[in-house]
Amino acid sequence: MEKIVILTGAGISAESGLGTFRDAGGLWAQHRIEDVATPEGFARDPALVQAFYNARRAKAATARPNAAHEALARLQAAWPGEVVIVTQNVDELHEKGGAQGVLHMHGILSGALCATCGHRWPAPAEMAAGEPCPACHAPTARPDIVWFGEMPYDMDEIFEHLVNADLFAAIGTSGQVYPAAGFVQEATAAGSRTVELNLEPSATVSQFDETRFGPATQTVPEWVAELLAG
Ligand code: BV8
Repeated sequence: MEKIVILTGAGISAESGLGTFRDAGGLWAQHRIEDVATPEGFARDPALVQAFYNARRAKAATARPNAAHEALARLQAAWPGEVVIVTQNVDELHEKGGAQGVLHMHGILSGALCATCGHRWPAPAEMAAGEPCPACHAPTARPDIVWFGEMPYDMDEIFEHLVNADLFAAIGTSGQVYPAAGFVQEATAAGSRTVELNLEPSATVSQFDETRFGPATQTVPEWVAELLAG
């Protein structure tokens, strides 16, 4: 039966009240990427970076999944073939909406990582500059987030899914950040059909067989209903 691989971005969580990155007034408008989402930025001003992620962790902790997250969980549960969700998002609204086995290629806000020994543990609500690692006690705890210039997580597994996809969908992503923005090419090269669901054309819209425009809470449930209606 058909294998479906879905890539999601900040747009799927927009209607849950979590900011996107590049929309007007988005997260990056308030901060320079180099200052808050790079290892260099963290080394330069760890207090600023920890504060940036503390604020997002607090917002994500109380955010609720929306109809789009819930529709993808329904698809996973009802579809006869495999449905794999890969997300660039660091919130866990897919899981709160009932999805299973979500691959967080850019990490998660609820995770902490030691830059010295690689130990991972559940992040406290607030992390400070010089936060000690519970394992090696070095003052190098950081959010378990993939920053620019760092290798995203689960890439081997993700490429394995892409080469076996029969249908690839990108939902709520601007197609500006690699390697995620290149997934549509990998899927197409492997013979997959491709569809983009977005509020407006992404940077990679021309690479998709089909595009559906509108808010995710409308386009995703409609798309899922059509798929399940056969
Ligand atoms: C790597 C974690 C190599 C942080 C993030 C030049 C050319 C090409 C590539 C590069 C280049 N220079 C550098 C690079 C590589 C770089 C990159 O791609 N840069 C870009 C800016 C050019 N990539 C990297 O550095 C990656 N790593 O390449 O490693 C390597 C190789 C070997 C060994 C070591 C290393 C790492 C990238 C990961 C960075 N971390 N996030 C955090 O979250 O704080 S990326 C960040 O942007 C977010 O994670 C987010 O997921 C991601 C993409 O943004 P989107 O999700 O697409 O969100 P955006 O706001 O952009 O768009 C929202 C979309 O939703 C819009 O389309 C909008 O229309 C739509 N929307 C809005 N509302 C709705 C909606 N849709 C539907 N309904 C709605 N209601």
